[in-house]
Amino acid sequence: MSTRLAPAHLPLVAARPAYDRDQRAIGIVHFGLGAFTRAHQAWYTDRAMDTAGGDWMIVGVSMRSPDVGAQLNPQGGLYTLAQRSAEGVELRLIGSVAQVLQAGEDTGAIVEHLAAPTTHIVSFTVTEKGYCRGADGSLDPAMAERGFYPLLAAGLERRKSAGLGGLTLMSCDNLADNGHQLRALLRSYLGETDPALLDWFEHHCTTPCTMVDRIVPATTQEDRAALEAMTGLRDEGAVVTEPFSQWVIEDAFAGPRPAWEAVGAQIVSDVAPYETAKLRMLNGAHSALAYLGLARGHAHVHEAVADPVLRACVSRLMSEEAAPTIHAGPDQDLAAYAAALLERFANPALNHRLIQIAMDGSQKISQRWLATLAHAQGRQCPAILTAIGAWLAHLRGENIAAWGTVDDPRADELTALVQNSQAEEQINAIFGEGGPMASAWQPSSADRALIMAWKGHQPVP
Ligand code: CS2
Repeated sequence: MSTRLAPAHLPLVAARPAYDRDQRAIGIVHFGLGAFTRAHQAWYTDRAMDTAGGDWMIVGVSMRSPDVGAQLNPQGGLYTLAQRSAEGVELRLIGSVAQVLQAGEDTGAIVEHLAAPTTHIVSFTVTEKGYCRGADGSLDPAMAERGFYPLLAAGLERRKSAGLGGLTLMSCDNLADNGHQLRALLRSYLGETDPALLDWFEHHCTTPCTMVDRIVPATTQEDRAALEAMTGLRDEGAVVTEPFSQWVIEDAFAGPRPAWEAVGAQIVSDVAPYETAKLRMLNGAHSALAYLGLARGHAHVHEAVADPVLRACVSRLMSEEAAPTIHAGPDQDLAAYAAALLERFANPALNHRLIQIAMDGSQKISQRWLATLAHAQGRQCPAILTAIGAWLAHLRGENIAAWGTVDDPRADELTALVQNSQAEEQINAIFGEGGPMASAWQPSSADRALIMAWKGHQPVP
């Protein structure tokens, strides 16, 4: 019989928070408390409370799956963060999560927390599709009704009627200009549903842009078993990650915030150069490794990046295609960044599955690849065009046989477009005028030829 991790075990663990969790009020409501946030924002917040104090406990809201609540609530919100690399494993117990609530079930409690005077920040990692955008990037009102929007609006309405202060609404997803996008989407939602609240929102709430970075593969049963063998405790909420982490946040807060800068976060006036580099280089290379790697028979990122053909391809993608489109800030060295990314991808202890990254391609490739192509100014981008060829093959089901079906909110539409047609027609249907990906980039005839030339799982040099 294994023993489930519980708050009573806290004193027995060496690497743990020193603050008294029961004495800390909730300051943050977070939508989408998946593995990423547990290894990133909640980890920063835990150490910020340790270092500088403050009432910054987090209440998580799960939009869909009850799994996160089932993992964390029986453990009083506690979980282990395991940093893994070739050098070994480092564990820390994270105390900043108080509780996980479930959208659709705990509506009253969620609104209560959003409207509490102690709550100052509402943050989001709901993934790209969680923002409920249509093909042109604008809010899809029907989808939005099933997303976080109604809950958030109910919370804001309560604050407004109670005469409370506004909130910092902070997107921590891999969207270009995430804060501005969130603001535009909320404007559109509130403009339709409650114009008076829109006015209050405009005057009282901020939406800082953020760049978030840490590689966090989905936790597996093997990970949990390995951890249990080390600690003697069963931790269903454990997360596994790399040693590296970066968080750049625009200094645009509506009220108080945790001392995140005391534990490594960068609070800056302009996030754009960091965010663009991260999306086009790290995430761009990741998505390329995913589709090309699966096609070449690999399962994990570290295996794909050890394949000399793919390594050359993603090096080119980062250094010769993406980097020249980025206006680097004074402290950014893009050549060093690309080299460091190759090292991080090579981490043999993470087992980051390519199929996890391949998920939701329609939501990812605009900001990861198409933005580079749109800013290429005549430069050739064979690596990205090759990756697009691999994505089309993925949509045709060619490189996923062992993995099941295409996992994408637009899978039905996209897989229908690539069925029963020639490569050129597929490209036109998807990227041509009126196609689902047309708003970000339209291929020239040379681009089309390069995408079509991608055959036999051999990246075009
Ligand atoms: C990955 C990201 O799954 C994906 O699409 O590219 O989750 C990536 O690991 C993170 O953005 C790293 O910060």
